[in-house]
Amino acid sequence: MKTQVAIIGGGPSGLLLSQLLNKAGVETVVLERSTRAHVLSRIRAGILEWGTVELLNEAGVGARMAQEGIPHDGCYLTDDELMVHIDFKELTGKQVMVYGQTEVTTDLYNAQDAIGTTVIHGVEDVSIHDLDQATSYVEFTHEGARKRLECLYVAGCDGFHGVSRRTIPEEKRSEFERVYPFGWLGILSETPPVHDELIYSNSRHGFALASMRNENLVRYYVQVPLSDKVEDWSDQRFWDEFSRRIPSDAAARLITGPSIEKSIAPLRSFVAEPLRWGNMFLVGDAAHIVPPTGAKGLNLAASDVYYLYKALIDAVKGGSKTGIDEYSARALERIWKAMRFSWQMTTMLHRFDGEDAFAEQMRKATLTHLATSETARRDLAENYIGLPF
Ligand code: RFL
Ligand code: PHB
Repeated sequence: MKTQVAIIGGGPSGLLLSQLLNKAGVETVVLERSTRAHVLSRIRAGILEWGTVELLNEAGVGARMAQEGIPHDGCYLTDDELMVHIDFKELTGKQVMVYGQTEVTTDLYNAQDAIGTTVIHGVEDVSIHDLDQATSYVEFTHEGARKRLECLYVAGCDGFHGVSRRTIPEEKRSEFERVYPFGWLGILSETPPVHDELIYSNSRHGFALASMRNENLVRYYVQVPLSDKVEDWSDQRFWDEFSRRIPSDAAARLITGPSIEKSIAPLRSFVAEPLRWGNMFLVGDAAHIVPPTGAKGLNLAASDVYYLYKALIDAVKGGSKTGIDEYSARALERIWKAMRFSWQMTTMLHRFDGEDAFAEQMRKATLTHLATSETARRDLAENYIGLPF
């Protein structure tokens, strides 16, 4: 088999890259380890920056999002005493879009079907070769047979546990990491949202987030110790804990119901550099992870794709290699800014076990500063709605 760009991983990064490249006449093959149903069953991100919305429109997959997505003008940050409204629209003129990652991925798979691209599911033992040659190749096992895919370029879109990043020799790779001492327990429930905007709540019982997918589907989270298991959390225990962590007027309106999904995600900040190794480029979670507090994971994957798809079109069609030469540095500049924002939001909104009184005062002062300074709110809003690509 031969293609122009071999894409490892059929999550949002790989599919969006494939969609944009094919629309421009660049051929791709996507190699995905799981089934399509499994990729679509992973409940993850919920908030799209407007730049991501525009990129999805450019990819020709924006129609359902325009119908079913919910634009949000702001969000709330609270602790037990203060409630701060961050009015994105007023502060930046921009909004974000509530539209789940599962919906984005569904739209991308449907669009890939419609233009007839090749997405191979159930691949195993992927290995990447000859990245320093004019033609590279990827080997993989599919339906019991070993296959070889020749290509000009490889896009490593295979997430944090993928093989692409580890193809770069360890001594040539720098990794930066912060692991947080807690996770988020999230549930999906077919109930109406407790508020029309998201509430990030730093209560004395720990962090909670009230998010949503639509007018009858909520995504709520509580901070939990890393040792907790999903089985430790009955629906009743979740609702009791969630309702004591959100502001009391919201708790009074809370409508509960059975959960239809429940999972725990650890929180981590991680960056690998460089993002290019010969003919291979790392994209999305393969290169970086952010804690979900800033809603940046999926959006960073989208900005990586934005930089890379234009660069690959130039390299494959026009012969100019400037874009691919600059990809790593350009993408990393934005990645580090999103790292900083996600880390800051996480530090401001969570209680850390064993933290001292000074740390607690710093958190309080940050929130008070936001409550009283429009400049501080604008800075937060600018980062939340997404820095320019
Ligand atoms: P993905 O979504 O992990 O997709 C990678 C794909 O590659 C496949 N794969 C392989 N395929 C072939 N060969 C191999 N060797 C392979 N190894 C892996 C996998 O099966 C998968 O289909 O990465 P991508 O495309 O870069 O997309 C990134 C986003 O998914 C991610 O940034 C966000 O979902 C992060 N994230 C969240 N972001 C937010 O903005 N808000 C959230 O609320 C939020 N919640 C989450 C999250 C990430 C989570 N993970 C990764 C544990 C919750 C969780 C649980
Ligand atoms: C979500 O809806 O899943 C969500 C929203 C905002 C975040 C994280 C997750 O910061």
